[in-house]
Amino acid sequence: MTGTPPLVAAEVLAGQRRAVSRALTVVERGGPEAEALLQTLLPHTGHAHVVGITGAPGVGKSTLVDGLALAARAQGQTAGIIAVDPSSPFTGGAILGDRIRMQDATMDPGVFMRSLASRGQTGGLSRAAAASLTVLDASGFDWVLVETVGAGQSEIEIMALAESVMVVLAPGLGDDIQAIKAGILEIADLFVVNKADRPGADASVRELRAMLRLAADPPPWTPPIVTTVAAERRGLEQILAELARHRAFLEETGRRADRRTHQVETLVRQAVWDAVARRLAAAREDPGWARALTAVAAGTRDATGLADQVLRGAGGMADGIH
Ligand SMILES: Nc1nc2c(ncn2[C@@H]2O[C@H](COP(=O)(O)OP(=O)(O)O)[C@@H](O)[C@H]2O)c(=O)[nH]1
Ligand SMILES: [Mg+2]
Repeated sequence: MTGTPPLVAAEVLAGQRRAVSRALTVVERGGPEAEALLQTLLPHTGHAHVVGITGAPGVGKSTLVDGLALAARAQGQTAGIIAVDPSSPFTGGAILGDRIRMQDATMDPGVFMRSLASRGQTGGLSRAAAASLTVLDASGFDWVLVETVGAGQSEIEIMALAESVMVVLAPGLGDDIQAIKAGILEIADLFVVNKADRPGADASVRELRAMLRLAADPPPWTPPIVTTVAAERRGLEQILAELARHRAFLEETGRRADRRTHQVETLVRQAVWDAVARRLAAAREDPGWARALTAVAAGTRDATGLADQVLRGAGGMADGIH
């Protein structure tokens, strides 16, 4: 069992590792305890630079995230990592990525790593991600790095929670440039062409440049393109520098506050869904529920009225039905 929310919250705010870990378990589960904890933590967020990292499987995201965490550490900063992998309930990332983590990152109290897996409910993953990055931010990490696989709806939602979105490509994974046309181009703040030790990296950069030039209006922020060899930890400082430049841009243009509002909205939206789900579950337990449904079927009650009654949570579902 976890402690009471205020106790956990105090320890989380102090950055205590075990408390952070417990808090993540609480918020991933959702429900009233999670909401109370998040409420306590939320005013203490806003310090971390939250970076979303996305791209096709195998491009080197996990290797990059590990390297970025270590590069941040070398600069005296701390990093929390959330790996979102719907396909894998136990680990995020490839074996090598996890091995690097085991050897380097997790031995260091300045780096914290957590995997999130889908629990199959709609929005569950983005809610858990929003809550998890709130915990890591509140606990004082300088960077929060969120790695997601692919570009499904929940991945796009999760990326919308990040201040800076990094889209990773690698030469030779031919569908990349095509794949990023589907919604990803718009959300990218930074492109990384990884595996620059392989042939074709220059061509990928050229294709990206051409694509960015095609954008109808010149955007206020043109995503820079950084080439890296994550496996050799080359180019990682440049990524950190570009991310810092992007944060300064967000700060100066007021966009940072907008993103924070969006993040809070995601938490509120999910609290609403949770509350609705609880009311519906309670209504279905009501002894009059079956009779209320029969009345709707017979046309003596309308469905909208019954729905309103469910949302009010007043019970007595069959009251007034004869
Ligand atoms: N040649 C080369 N291989 C790399 C590089 N970065 C990562 N890899 C390898 O690519 C594979 C997939 O890496 P991973 O980080 O798990 O990719 P992810 O699926 O995007 O998270 C692993 O075998 C890595 O060792 C790189 O810069 N060059
Ligand atoms: Mg990975």
